[in-house]
Amino acid sequence: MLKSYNYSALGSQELQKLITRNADSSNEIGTAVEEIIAEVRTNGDKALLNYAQKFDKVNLSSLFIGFEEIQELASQVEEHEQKALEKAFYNIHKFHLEQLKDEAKVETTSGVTCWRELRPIERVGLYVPGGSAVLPSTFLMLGIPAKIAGCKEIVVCSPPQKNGSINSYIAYCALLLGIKKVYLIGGAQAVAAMAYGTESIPKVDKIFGPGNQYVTKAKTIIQSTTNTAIDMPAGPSEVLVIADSSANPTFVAADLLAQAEHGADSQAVLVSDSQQLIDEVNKQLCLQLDELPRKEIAAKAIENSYAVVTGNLTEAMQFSNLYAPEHLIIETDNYEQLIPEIINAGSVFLGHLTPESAGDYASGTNHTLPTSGYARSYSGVSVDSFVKKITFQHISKAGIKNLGPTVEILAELEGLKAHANAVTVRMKEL
Ligand code: HSO
Ligand code: ZN
Repeated sequence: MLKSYNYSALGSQELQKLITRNADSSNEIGTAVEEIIAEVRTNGDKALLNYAQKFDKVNLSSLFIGFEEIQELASQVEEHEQKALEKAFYNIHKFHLEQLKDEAKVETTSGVTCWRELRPIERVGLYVPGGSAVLPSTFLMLGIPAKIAGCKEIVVCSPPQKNGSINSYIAYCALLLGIKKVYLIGGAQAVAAMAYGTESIPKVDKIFGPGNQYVTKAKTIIQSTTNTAIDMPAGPSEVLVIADSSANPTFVAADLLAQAEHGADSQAVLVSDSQQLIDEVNKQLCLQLDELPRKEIAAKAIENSYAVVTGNLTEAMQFSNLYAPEHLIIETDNYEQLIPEIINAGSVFLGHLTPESAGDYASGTNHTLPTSGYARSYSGVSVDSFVKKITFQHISKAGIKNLGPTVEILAELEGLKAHANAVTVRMKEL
């Protein structure tokens, strides 16, 4: 059963509490991660091999698997699974390819031309989680935009499985992506290795990918202490469903549980103007939860979740914007009317037949999205995340004549004579 709140009865403090995610303030994680980073930085590969033994319980003979082993593992994937991964690859590729667009050159003043050109980030690091669930889909979501952007070096780290290798689905994705090496490193040590580089692992310019609290902590630390960037701060996954009396409670409950099974700390929020719908969804939650293999995890997440009853859908949208969900599903007949009211959300799923699972795997959109309210200011991963946009300009004779005096005046008013001179010396030559 979801805890239930009445939107109109919520005071501003209660509201604030509801929209705040379970922030992990535990310094224990921070201290442990700092130690791991320092260890990897000083001892490189040796530290990584030790951590594989300590955390993954494997004795690795090599820190990576190469192309031959990838091919062999990939061949173990069953044909219908291969087809499904290929279909996902195709759709994600098709959607992301559209993001690689050149912008027009702009003549801001006659003779003054400005434009932007894309250049790939040269070396990127992808972290593919492999803890309680191995997520080959995340490999596609990061690898495809990296390939489309044209990144020269794509370093992939994934924790070793008990047998000291990677799972065959990850191998199949590597084949689809044309990636010939996968490093067997997990957790904070993988982030440290990619940020500093070791004997075997190349240092990268930007690190991408979700992970547990250790991975996330490591990403935030290296972001502020090295010149390696990160995609975004990542917290536990979350969904907010807006549903009215036109919604199918079976579908709504299934969507909430799809989120809940990710982790005990995941959150699934239902916002509705219909108390009857909330009641029916609660009944469905009990029925469906019982059937899930990961029901213990999902049940814990549901305990950490809630429903909000609003007077109408506009209020529901207001609450959603305050919460700024990673995923927003709108299960109403009239979803189109709500689109202009959406301000904060990572990715939006419209109508009764659009489950979040579709976007998690195969519809084409990216599933690496801002959590914990970061949807207020961050976008999800896309081709943009793998490129820089460099500005260019060229000024002709006419251009310097037209623009020069403006620059001279502005430089003088800032008291920067040398700036003014850089224009004046040129104007004199004309
Ligand atoms: N919902 C997750 C992505 C995912 N789901 C991967 C299944 N596999 C975060 O958007
Ligand atoms: Zn998911």
